[in-house]
Amino acid sequence: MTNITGRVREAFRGDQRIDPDALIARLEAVRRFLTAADGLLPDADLVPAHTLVERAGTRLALSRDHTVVALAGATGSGKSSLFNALARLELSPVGVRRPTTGVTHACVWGALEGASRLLDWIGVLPRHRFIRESALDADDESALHGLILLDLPDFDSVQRSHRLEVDRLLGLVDQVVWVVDPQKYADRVIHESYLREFHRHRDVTLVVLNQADRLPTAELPRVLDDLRRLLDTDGLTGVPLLATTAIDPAGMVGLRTALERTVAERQAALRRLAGDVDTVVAGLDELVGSARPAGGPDDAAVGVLNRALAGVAGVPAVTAAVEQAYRHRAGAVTGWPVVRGWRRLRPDPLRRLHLPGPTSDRADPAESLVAATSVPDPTAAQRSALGLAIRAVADRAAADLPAAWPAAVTSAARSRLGDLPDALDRAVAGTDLGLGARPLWWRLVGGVQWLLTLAALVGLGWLVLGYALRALGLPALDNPMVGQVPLPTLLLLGGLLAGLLTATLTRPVVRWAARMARSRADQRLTAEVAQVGDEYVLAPVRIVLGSYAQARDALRDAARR
Ligand SMILES: Nc1nc2c(ncn2[C@@H]2O[C@H](COP(=O)(O)OP(=O)(O)OP(=O)(O)O)[C@@H](O)[C@H]2O)c(=O)[nH]1
Ligand SMILES: [Mg+2]
Repeated sequence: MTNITGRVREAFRGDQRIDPDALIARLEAVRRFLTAADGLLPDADLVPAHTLVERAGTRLALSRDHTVVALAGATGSGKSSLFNALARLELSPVGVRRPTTGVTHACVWGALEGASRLLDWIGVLPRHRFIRESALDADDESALHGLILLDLPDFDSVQRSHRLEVDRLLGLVDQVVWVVDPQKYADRVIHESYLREFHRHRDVTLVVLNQADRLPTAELPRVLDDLRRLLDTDGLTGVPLLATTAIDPAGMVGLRTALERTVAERQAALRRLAGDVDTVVAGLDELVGSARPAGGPDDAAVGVLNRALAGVAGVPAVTAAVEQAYRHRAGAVTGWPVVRGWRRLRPDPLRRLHLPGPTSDRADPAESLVAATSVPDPTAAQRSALGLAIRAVADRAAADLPAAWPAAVTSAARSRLGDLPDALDRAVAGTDLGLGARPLWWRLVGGVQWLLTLAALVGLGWLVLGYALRALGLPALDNPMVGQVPLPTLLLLGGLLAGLLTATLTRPVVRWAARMARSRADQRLTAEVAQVGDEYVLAPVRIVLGSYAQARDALRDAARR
């Protein structure tokens, strides 16, 4: 899987200006990502993005005219000394006992008013805030107006609270000046735990080698070279590296100039947040990857799902009953009237399943909402086939998605499993099985049967009347002859035989038509059941796939510098 944010990782931005609107658009894209991914991906994976959106929104809303710069470093490196030297006042105690600074001190260049809310948010106590503005040196200091300088506790402290405070503040400030000294500049903690972590923030990173006066002049370039090499290894190629001497104003010129430039540009806050977006996007990259979102569950898997749903819904039992019911009902209309009555004694096969009987064309929809059919319960095998089919739909739909998503797709596919049996039952109960109106040909054949029966009855009546008259010695009836056979006998026997013959000839046609009725019912039921599958299984899957597509697009937008 290629890395969609690779472009950002590789680029070295140097002094690139950040357009506030573009940054806001990127943050908005991260917010969109969160909206799409919330509830679908593990919460823990989304924490950095949530934090970023919240922090960035607050930082940008508070003040864009101030630049918050933190002095960070190991104990004794001279952070407080640099802080005081820049402020030209003894604001933060410098001590012999290590560590000295336990709480963050702040110095504001310019009016405190605008900066107060920023410092409230950053969490510097009012008693540790100082203002660097006096009428006397206003001109000297005006280049730093808008600077909020923080003197942090040491990050390698024996005091755990110091380290927590430093970690918290490093997440909030706009720019970090890392202060190292000739003795400890190569310490692993500094590089591995801090500087390396800041490689995406190198355009708001500045490194100073303080206490330069403690090195022999000839030694300084060698130490700086060595430090530069270490910074390159940390991924901080190109960051400004300066030598400072806190106890000598001449040794502060470089740092002061660098800070003046930072303050004048008003870019640090934006660059820091842009670096934060890069970090968050890179962290989320694996959750989205470059996989194209699938269009939807694939047809083959859906076919298997629909068959499994049909099995669970009892479609085969219903269609078999439809075939039997067709024969039953057709027989009742077209059969030989002499034995037809027997059929009526047998119950209608569809009625047994509590499905629409011979009189109602279709179950009343209102009734079907509550009516439960008596279709046999699914077997364990049918249930497990459905479980497997749902899993397969989810697996196929999520096949190309990065590792975090298949679980979300599977749980979406199964999310309405509990509602499925009732929904399937309602769908079966509400399906028009196509056995409503009696076909015309049944009625025609039925009419013929009745005519033939009538003829037989007329013949019978005639014969019975003839015998009766003879028995009573009354004048006999005229028996017209048809060929050699008397008409009444012909009517009786012919009617009976023709009725039997019609019933016999009709039977295979009924059987064929019953099979047709079965396959028609099968199609209708399968379509209804597929509709349920679409609503209860596929729709939730499509929603997750849609969310994935949105999350992926949003992250691409967020990655675009
Ligand atoms: N010679 C020399 N000494 C310095 C310089 N900067 C600081 N010092 C001394 O180094 C010691 C430590 O300085 P601090 O400013 O307290 O160091 P820190 O980084 O604030 O230390 P913590 O508050 O414990 O984290 C003090 O004795 C300073 O006087 C410098 O540039 N040159
Ligand atoms: Mg200190």
